[in-house]
Amino acid sequence: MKKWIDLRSDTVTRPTLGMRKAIAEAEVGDDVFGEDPTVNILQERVAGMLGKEAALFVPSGTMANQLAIKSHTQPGDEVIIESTSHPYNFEGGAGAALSGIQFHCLKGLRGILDVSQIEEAIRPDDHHFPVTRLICLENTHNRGGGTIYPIQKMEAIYRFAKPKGLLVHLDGARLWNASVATGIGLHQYAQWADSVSVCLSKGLGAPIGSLVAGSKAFIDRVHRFRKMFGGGMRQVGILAAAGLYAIEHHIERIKEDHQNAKRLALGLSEMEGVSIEPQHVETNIIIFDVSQGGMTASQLAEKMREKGILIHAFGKAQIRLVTHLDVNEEDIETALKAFNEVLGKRQ
Ligand code: TLP
Repeated sequence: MKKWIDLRSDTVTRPTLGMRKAIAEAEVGDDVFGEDPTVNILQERVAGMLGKEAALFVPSGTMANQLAIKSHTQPGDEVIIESTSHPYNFEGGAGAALSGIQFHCLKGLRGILDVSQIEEAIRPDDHHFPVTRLICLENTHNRGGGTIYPIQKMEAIYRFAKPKGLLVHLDGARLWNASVATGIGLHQYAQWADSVSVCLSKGLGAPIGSLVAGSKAFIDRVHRFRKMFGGGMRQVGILAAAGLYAIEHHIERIKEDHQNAKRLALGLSEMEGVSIEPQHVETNIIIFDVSQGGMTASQLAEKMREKGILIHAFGKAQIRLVTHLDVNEEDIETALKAFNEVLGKRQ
C-alpha cells in the first residue's frame, strides 16, 4: 500500500497497536443505562482533568458543541461567537436548526476576541432585541491557524460575562494542544468557561469521541438532549478505552507535532509564492496563502497529491496543514522536499 503523508487534518490518524489492544480488552456495558464501566471511568477522568463536576461522552466534537449550545439557550437567544469559529461555520447550521439560536459573529484576530468587542455586542434589555445568552470561544482556534487563546483574555471575558448572567462555552477540541504548548493546565483554561468540549479524535489520535464537561445540573440537561439527538450509545466502552489510552499515552507527545509544524512553517517560508508567518504557528496547524504564486490552492494540492502528500485547500488561495501522531520528522522533510519541487525556493 502506498504510504501517503496526510497533512489534511489531525483527524486522519489510525489507532496504534497499543490502542487497539486497549479497545479489545475493554470492559463494557450498556451506556444508555449508565452501566459501561469504561465510559464511566473516562467521563470521571476528563471531568477531573478539566476541574468540572461532570462530563459526558458523545460521538463527535460537533455534537459536543451543539449539545452545549442547546443546553445553555432558548430558541431566539443570541450566541456571541468569532466569525471563523467551528460551531458557526463547520457544523452544518446546527445552531439554528437544533437550538433555534442566532449567532452574533465578531471578527477576531486569528480567531481571538477581546472583551471590549464582546461588551459592544451585548444586546440592550429591550424587547426589540434578542436575548444575549452565551459566548462561545475556541481554544486552540482552528481557522485562526491553531491559535492559543491567551488565558488572560479568557479570564477577562468570563469575569465580564458572569455579573451580566451570560454563559461561556469553550470549544476545546484541541485544548490539549494549547495546554501542552503553554504548560497551562487544562483545568486552568477550563475554569474560565461554564462548559467545555474536548475531542479525543484530533491531536490525541483516538478513532472517535468527544466529551462535554460542566456542572452536574448542566450535564444532566446535556444527557437528556444527547438522547434526543440520537447520541445515546450502548457498549461503547470499546471507544472510551481508546480515549483513555489516548489520554494516558498521547498528550505529552503533542509537543512533537508542534515542533514538526514549526519546521514545516519555516521551510515553507523559503518557498516561492508562499505567504506565511512562521511566528504565528503556535501549535499543530499551519495556514498559508499561495495567491502570490502561479497556482491556485487546489492546483497546488493536486500537484502535492501526485507526490504522495495530502494537503487541504481552503478556497482559492489558502492551504491548511495539520501535524499529528501519524507524521514524523522524516515525513516533514519529505513533504518539504515535495513543496520545493513544486514551488521552488524563493530567489
Ligand atoms: N474540525 C475538523 C473539520 O471539521 C474541519 C478539522 O479537520 O479540523 N471544533 C473544532 C475546533 C474542530 O476543529 C472540529 C473538527 C470540531 C469542533 C468538530 O469535531 P467533529 O469533526 O468530531 O464533529
